[in-house]
Amino acid sequence: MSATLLVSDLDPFAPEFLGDPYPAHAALRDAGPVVRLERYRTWASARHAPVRAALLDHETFCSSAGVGISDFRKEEPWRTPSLLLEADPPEHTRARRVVAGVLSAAAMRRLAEDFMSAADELVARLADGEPFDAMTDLATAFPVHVFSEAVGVPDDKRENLLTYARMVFNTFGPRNELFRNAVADAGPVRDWIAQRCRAENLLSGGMGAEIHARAAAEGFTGEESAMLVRSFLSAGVDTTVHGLGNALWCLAQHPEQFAALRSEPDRARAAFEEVLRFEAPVQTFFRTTTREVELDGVTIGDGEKILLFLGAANRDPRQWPDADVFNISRRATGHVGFGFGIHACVGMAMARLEGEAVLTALARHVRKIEPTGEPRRMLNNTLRGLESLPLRLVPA
Ligand code: 8QM
Repeated sequence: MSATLLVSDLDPFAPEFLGDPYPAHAALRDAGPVVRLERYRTWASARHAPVRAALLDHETFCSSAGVGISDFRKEEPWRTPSLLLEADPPEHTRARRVVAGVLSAAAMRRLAEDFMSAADELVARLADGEPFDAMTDLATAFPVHVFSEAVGVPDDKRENLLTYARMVFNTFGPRNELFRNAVADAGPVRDWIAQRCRAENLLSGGMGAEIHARAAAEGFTGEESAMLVRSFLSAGVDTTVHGLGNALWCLAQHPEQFAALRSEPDRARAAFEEVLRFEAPVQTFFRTTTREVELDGVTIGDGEKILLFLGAANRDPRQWPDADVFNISRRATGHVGFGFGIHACVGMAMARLEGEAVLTALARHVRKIEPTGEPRRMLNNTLRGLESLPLRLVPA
C-alpha cells in the first residue's frame, strides 16, 4: 500500500488556477509524485520524473481513450478522434509516419529562409517605437501567415484556425464554462475546418497537399487523409501563437535576458526553448492506464485517467536548478513542453523554426522591449497564453 494524498478541493481548470497556476503546481509537486484529484476522480502528477516516465510508457499510459479528461470508452468524443493524438500503436505509428515525412528536416530547411525573411520584415516594420498589441500584430500574425502559406491554406478567413484550435484545447478539459463557451456556435468554424482539410481545397505545393499524397500512397482513404490535415490545423497555429506571445512577455519582463539575446542572436533557438520550459503553451495532457501500475511508488488502478502537468514538470526543482528563474543561458533541454516519447510533438521542428525566426529578428532590430500597458491573460483549459500584450519595440 502506498500513501496517497487527497487534494479534494483543487480544480486545475478553475479561472483562479489557470490565471496563475504556479503556486498550486508547487503544492501539487510537494504533495507527492502522484496525487489524487478528488473533484474529478482522476490521478495527477506535477513532477518531472513521473510525468516523463508516464509519457515514455505509452503502453500503460495510452492515448486512445483520449488525452483530455473525457474517457472515450465511456463518453462519446465531441469530434472524431484524431488519428495521431488520440491513437495508440499500431494505428498511431502509421499516421505518424505520414505526418513526420511531411515535417522532415529537409522540409524545414526548405522553409527556413521564408520564415526568417517573413519574421525579419514584420519585426523591422513593428520596431518603430510606437505602441502596438504584440499578441495580435506579431505573435498571432506571424504564425497564421507562415503556417498557412507552408500548409497551403488559402488566404480567406484564416482566423478561423485560431477559433478552432482554442475550441480543441478547451475540450481537453472538463465541461466547465470555458468548454461550453468554446463549443457554443461552433458549427460554422467546424465546417470551415472540414472544408479546408479536403485535398481540393489545399493549395498545390503545400504541406497539406503533401499529406494527402503521402497518406494515399500508404493506403489511407481521402477522409482519413483529411483527418491528418485536421491534426495540422488543430495543433499547428495556436500553440506557436502562444509560444511566441509567451516569449515576448518573458523578454519584456526580463530585460537583462533580452540584452543577453541581443548580444548573441545565435542564442535565439536556446532562448525559445527556455520560454517553452518556463511558460509552456500546452500546460497539461491526460493519459489513461491500460493496467494497474506503480508510478513513482504510487499504485494506480487499471482504466484510470491521469493528468500530467507538463508546465509544472518544467519547473520542478527536483529537475531544474532555480526552476522558477527565466534564464536563456540554461540548458532547457529535457523540458516536456513538447511532450516526450512516441507522441512528442511531430511539428516541433517547425515550431522551433518560428521561434528562432522571430527571436532572431528581435535581437537584430530591437534595442528594448517596453510594456505600454497591462497584458490581458487568455484563459483556456489547456493552453497558457495572453489575449493581448501592449508594448513598444525601441529600434536598435
Ligand atoms: C496538441 O488533432 C490533433 O491531432 C492534435 C490536436 C492538438 C494537439 C496535437 C494534435 C498538442 C498540440
